[in-house]
Amino acid sequence: MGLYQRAVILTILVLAGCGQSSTQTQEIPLAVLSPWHSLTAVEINEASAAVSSAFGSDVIFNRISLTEPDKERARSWEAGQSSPRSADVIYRLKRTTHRVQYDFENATISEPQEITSGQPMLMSEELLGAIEVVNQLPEVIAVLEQRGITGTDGLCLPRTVGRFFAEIANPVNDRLMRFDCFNIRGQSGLGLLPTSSAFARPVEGFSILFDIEQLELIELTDAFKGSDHPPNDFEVIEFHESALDTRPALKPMVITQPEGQNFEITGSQINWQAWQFHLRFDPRQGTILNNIGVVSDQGFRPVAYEIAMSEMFVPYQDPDAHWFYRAYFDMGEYGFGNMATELKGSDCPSTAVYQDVVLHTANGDAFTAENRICIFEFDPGYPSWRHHESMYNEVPGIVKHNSRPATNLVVRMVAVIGNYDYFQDYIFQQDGRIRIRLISTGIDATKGVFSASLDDARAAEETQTGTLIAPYRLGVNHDHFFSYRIDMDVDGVDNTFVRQRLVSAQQPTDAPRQGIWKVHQERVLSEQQAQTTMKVDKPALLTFRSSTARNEMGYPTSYQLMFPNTHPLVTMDDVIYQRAGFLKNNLWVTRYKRDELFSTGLAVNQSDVGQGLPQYAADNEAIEDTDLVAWPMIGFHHVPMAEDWPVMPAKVDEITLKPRNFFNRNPALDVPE
Ligand SMILES: [Cu+2]
Repeated sequence: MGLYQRAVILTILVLAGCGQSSTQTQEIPLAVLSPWHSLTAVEINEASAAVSSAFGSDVIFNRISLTEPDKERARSWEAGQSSPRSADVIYRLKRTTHRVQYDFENATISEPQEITSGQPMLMSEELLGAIEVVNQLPEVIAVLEQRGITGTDGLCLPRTVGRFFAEIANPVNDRLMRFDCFNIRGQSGLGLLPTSSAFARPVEGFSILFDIEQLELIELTDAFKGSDHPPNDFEVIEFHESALDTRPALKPMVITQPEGQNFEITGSQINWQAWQFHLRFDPRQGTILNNIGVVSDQGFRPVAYEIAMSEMFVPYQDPDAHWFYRAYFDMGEYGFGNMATELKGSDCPSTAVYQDVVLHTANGDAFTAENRICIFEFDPGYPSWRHHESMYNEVPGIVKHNSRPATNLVVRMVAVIGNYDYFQDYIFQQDGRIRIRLISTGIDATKGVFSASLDDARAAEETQTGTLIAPYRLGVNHDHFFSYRIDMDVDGVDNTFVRQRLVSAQQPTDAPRQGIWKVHQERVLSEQQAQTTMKVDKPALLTFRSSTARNEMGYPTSYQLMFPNTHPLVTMDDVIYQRAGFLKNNLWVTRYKRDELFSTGLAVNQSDVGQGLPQYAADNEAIEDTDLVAWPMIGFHHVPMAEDWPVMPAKVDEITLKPRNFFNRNPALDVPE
């Protein structure tokens, strides 16, 4: 019975982890693929077969992505033309990491490049294989039994470890993860099934350092061996609907589009209102937008060549021996695309159009993952613009009230990285704005403690690094930092970055006003000068302007990046923060390089310090009137609270790309009532 139950749980995990269906690999003629089209199943299978036949069948494919296309050629691509395509392949072989490019046109593989600065993304097969072995280790079962957990009630799950544990393992070659465990004893469904969340009852102070490639136990640490331990068995709040006393349902609110959607999808291209862009899906970055711009009387006006998340970093703030290493690079270590889950239920409105995506297994086999993207229009509930002309209230024959509805287009995916669920949204507006939205929800990570309330004797000491968000569980303080890569191409490839500082302007002493502010244009000449730390008392408009185009009033056409300022609160000398060098600035601007894509470097798992953005900017290139890439950082410090439990309310963070003198007037003026 025990073994059967464990098999059931592991099967559930496998299904949840993959959500895949095997794919019929339909041949898509090369000529219909844009340069930015996601790799097709045929392409993935061709690339992996070539790599396997060249280097051996024991290759583990960690990432098969579309190679970033040659930008100049891609920009001149026209529908119906074929375009050169190649696959960027990162694989593990004999405990080392390698990278090759596979060229589809010539069926050739580049010379392998060994990577030692870090390790590639974890594949779900690696994780699930290790979970199965660790959960059956007699040493692990013995500790869990000492904690009162028997049979299938324990579940140990892996976490990345950075470059820690170098004294007992080799972080360059060993593929390390540290496991900690949960009591998943079921309360619903006759006790046969686990609880709604695997993370509800932590088994505190017990860690297992494990090589997931060698399947080898390195170290087992039990802080409470032979002594009293924090409880791990108590009632949890189940949150599947049948376990809850739900409030009366609201009277229906129905969104319908009886005449269908207003967007058009052609291959990778999406057109909606004046907007035109390409959408692709990547195992590491999830949804990526390319060649984004507006179609106008003057033809296609580019705004940005590429928009994607580049990294997500979540460092926890507890020095405890079982917590200090917990700092996750969710995108580079786990992969946003690989961890995307099927969209259903309330994830997207009823009018949404869903897209399947193509991913690959560790063996390099392509598979279709269903409904990983949804695309929909929605009304935000406030108008695009409005004016009521009260001055003319008494004047007959004049339309005094003007307001226009707003409609937005959203492209959405959701990645689940263990306990957290992250929505990645791109939102297009009729007024020329693009919003990049990240929504965080899911389960807060908790530390098991002895205290049930602040009245308990140990509570003062136990709550130093977090908040008791439920009896016996401390929501540990942590940060969420999101790094985006936006290749700005405002009305052409060549752009200039300008900080428009809002400064107090000195007035003559006899002037009627002493306090006047004005806008000071600050020229930014180099990558180092462009590094921007935002300060509330020193506001600036961060703008990217075209080197050639002017609007009707003679201003260079521009787009402004708007986002709230967040800063790391601890020293950047901290070894974990040194792996996340992008945190040094709210905004970096670099000169475009085809292979500079990741703010924490190419290989992030167990990565060395200083990778990515600090390297890209080290040569301090000139950035005036050239091809520029913006790297904004957003995020928040998370001090957990009772309302975060048992599942967190959705929290929104956003970056806005706002047109600034890009148009000659409000571009939403012509939206009908
Ligand atoms: Cu959080």
